[in-house]
Amino acid sequence: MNRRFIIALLVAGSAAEAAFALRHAAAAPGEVEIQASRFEFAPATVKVKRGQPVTFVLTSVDRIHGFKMPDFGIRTDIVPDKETRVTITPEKAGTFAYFCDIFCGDGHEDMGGTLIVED
Ligand SMILES: [Cu+2]
Repeated sequence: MNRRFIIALLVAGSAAEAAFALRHAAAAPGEVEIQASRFEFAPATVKVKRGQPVTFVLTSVDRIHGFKMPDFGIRTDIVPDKETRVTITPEKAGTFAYFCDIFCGDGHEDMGGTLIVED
């Protein structure tokens, strides 16, 4: 192998790795991805730290859902093929509910999750 070929391989390798990393990027620090589908949120339990801003990155795989977290005064639609971002800074520790507030079918009433804010 000549040197130019080896360099080309190295460059191609790192580009492929970069592309892979982009496609499979973990949520950025301070971000939590939550995926909505009939009739659940994944994850259904999210742990965050008190006093640290957290951005929920919300997506839906099927239809429009709602995301409501009354204790923090937030609600938004979650629309398919779109990322919806909501940021809170939880100043109180405890366990708080979030749920879908757009009727989405037979299991809608059970579509919810739990936010745990730890000290
Ligand atoms: Cu629903």
